[in-house]
Amino acid sequence: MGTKGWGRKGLTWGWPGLRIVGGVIAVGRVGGLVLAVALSIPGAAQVVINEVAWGGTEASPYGEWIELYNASDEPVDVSGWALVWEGVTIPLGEESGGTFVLRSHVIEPHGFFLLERGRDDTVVGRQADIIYRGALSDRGETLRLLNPWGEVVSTANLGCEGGWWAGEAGASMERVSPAAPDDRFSWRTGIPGGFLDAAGAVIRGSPGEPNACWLSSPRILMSLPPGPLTGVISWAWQAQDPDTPAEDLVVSLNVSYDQGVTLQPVVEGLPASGSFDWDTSGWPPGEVLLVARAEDPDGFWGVAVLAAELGG
Ligand SMILES: [Ca+2]
Ligand SMILES: [Ca+2]
Repeated sequence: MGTKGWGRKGLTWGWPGLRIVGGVIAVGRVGGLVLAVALSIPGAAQVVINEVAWGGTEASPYGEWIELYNASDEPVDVSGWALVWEGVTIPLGEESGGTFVLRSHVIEPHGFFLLERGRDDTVVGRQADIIYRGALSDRGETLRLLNPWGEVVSTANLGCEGGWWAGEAGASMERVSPAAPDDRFSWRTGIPGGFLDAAGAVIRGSPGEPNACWLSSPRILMSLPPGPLTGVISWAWQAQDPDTPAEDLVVSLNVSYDQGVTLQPVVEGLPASGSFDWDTSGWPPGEVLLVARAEDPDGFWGVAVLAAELGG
């Protein structure tokens, strides 16, 4: 797997049989175990919407910018592609419609592509690949990246009702991994990085660079017995982190009956790896999400998510 552009040691897992399924949560069965991982390997997805500064910069709420990332080992010519949301279409390969300055239409392997709204000094020190017209509402938008055949290649904020999965005024919304699905677990609010805005304030985000959350968030795998879960079951997990020792990670195991909106802890304060004998008999039966969550001392976190049926 290529890691160029990510600049940190690769994350590889010793668990066999792990499949990456279209960049979403990967599930495989190995020796009767079900494995799930939400943070997986770059290269699974191709070009993704990787960061959205919908809240602008400190300098201006209009100072919005958007970052694409090519997770593949090949250059991608985005001529004929478009980035769209309600009322806005930004052609990526031509100066028309929402695009009024086009400097590049090829994204290098493991390279970034930066779209700045209105002017090039939205992000100082990083030239925009495209300067575009079009506002992202603070009340939320669904962004779609379309290839020349109109197929949706990537989305951002799909399914978020009434706002955005992450980000705020002056801070971006960063995807935690190029391979992460577009859901409530996959986005983090940007932190101060190496670029300045038009007024000289530090941008909270990483325009044209690897996302801070990708460089610093724990990765976690988990395993559970297959089939409906009844009685006492063994819930195993394994977490690691690109820049934090494993002994400093804290893991919790959680159940959600509402698709992840709220998590009910089964057990908290666990070490980076281990297994827990969970007595499911005290939990209401039904379709649930099981969520293993690892957090580091800096507040970076990652999850593994698996849909399951509690048998009661
Ligand atoms: Ca970034
Ligand atoms: Ca970390």
